[in-house]
Amino acid sequence: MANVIVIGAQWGDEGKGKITDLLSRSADVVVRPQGGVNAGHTLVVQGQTFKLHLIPSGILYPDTECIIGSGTVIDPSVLLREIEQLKALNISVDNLFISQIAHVTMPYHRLMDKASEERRGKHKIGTTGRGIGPTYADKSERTGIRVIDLMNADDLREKLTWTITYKNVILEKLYNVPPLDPEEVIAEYLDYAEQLRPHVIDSSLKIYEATQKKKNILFEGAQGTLLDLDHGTYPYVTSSNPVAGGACVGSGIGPTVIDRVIGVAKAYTTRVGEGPFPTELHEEIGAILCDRGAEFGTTTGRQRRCGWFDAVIGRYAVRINGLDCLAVTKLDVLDTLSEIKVCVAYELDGKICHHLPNSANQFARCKPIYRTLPGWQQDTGDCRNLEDLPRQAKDYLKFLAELMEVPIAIISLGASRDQTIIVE
Ligand code: 2SA
Ligand code: MG
Repeated sequence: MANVIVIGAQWGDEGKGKITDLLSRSADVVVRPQGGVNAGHTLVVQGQTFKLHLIPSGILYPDTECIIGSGTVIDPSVLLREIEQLKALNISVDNLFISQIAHVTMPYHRLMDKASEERRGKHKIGTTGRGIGPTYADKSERTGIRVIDLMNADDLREKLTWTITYKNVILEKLYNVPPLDPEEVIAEYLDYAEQLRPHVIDSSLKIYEATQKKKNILFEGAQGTLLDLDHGTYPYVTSSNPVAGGACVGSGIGPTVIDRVIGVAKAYTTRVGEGPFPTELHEEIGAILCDRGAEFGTTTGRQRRCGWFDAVIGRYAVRINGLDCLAVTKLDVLDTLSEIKVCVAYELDGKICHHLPNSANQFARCKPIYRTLPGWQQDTGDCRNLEDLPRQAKDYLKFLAELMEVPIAIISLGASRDQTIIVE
């Protein structure tokens, strides 16, 4: 297993949760390097379904250490609810660690996220409304509150009194939102601090020690390559770095620690929120993908936009992340289709374009150029080996691998753990 980064190769929701769950079994340590409660995966434990936003799914394995890394932003109210859910199922959280230099989402971040989206009107990003952008903005502006600040009551009081006074001006004057009471917020966060304290650590040191002991570390990316703040489809992106390089920054390790980078991509494409999406399907087939793929957000319940597989984006993800291989998920969602299209290039202003344009306006003008492949029109949910797959499904995967110039190492054919093919 060694040290592996798993990242999303599209716009998030690629099914990273299932792939990391699979790999967590051989991991000693699982690190979540970036993102906040905008991410989400659904777990089924003892017949009960629940959602985790911050805690890596490795928490279900008692011997796996789970670290919420320094590049994340933490909303303590949500994190504590997740901890409570796990404890109620008798799942120990003694193996959960939280970076003391991660930034903390405050009530004003959530208010500002929602208010600024309203203000943007037709220019809105379509955020999850969880305060992610404003928390990372404060980190960059150097007015953020870090977990370590919560650990000292006097420091926290001083910092928050000043910060909330400042934020109240913005809330009232810019957004017409009633001001927050600093004392209330301070009391609330001091209470969170005491509950989180047993988990708080110097995370990069802990990860370093794990590397020294030759432990297997899994770095679990949230969101996806196209949502990366620097390399995604800006401005319709999140405020962190979901790309492989972000896993190093968000964990406090050097790139030489990493042995392998796995990209996860759906056999088609989805996107939540606003922004251009060349292969988007508005009609019947889009509805089939959405319905068969249960394409609704884990965090907000929003319906995801669905479209054909886009190999321009796929190749971009291979390049930006240095992918060693791909895990292709939800292949079974295509089972009923008679024809399947793959976008092999774009047409942009009358010219063929093989690379993702950096300009949002140009990207919005890109028209997909498709290759049409025959569907297999058979159930694949029970296939357990490559040989079990219908010929057309094997051809489809082979075509994707050739277009992207990376091998496909894992194929997922349903939500359950055994609906997986590991390609030898
Ligand atoms: P934000 O809230 O500032 O990060 O939103 C900015 C953009 O990033 C997108 N985004 C996501 N896209 C897909 N999945 C995400 N996570 C949730 C999930 C989504 C949900 O795992 O299902 O439940 O709605 C995620 N998080 C952020 C977002 O749609 C904006 O386009
Ligand atoms: Mg998700």
